[in-house]
Amino acid sequence: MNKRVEKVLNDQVEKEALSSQFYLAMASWAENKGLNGTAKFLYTHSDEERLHMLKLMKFVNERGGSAAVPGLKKPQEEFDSLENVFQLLLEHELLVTESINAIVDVCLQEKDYTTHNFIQWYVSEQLEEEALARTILDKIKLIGGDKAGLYMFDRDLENSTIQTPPSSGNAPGI
Ligand code: OFO
Repeated sequence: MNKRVEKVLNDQVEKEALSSQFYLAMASWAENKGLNGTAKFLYTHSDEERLHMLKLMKFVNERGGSAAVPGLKKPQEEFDSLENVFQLLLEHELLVTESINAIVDVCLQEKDYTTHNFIQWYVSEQLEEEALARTILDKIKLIGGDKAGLYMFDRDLENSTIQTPPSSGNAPGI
């Protein structure tokens, strides 16, 4: 496997693992605040990020590279509010999108069309995740300080009325 491509994919392995840890911390925070629907949503999202990490690792190894297991720093565990949680989640997803786009660039520069094809799944995934995070954030802003609205929002997340789009988490190939 092209060494430059291998390096950016392994860097992405670390970013997906960090995403998983970050959303796990958010899930735990929400659970401790009694926001069980939000916690369920975030635990699932954390699991999905781990699947994204595994999918990358398997691809690197299958292509003759060597997937590196990242050492991770402790994620932020305290949040100011539910809005703060989803604002940070959206900002984090935007950074991940930039990183995926940078991988696309490297694939084209190195003429690695197989990895370019593989990484397209992540390009679509990021589109969906960004859209979902924006939808949720808009709803939270709309609710403002309304306790009944917050209760219904949390219940909707619990019942998955606000859903991660269908392709998320499928991570084909695992
Ligand atoms: Fe891995 O999809 Fe979000 O970060």
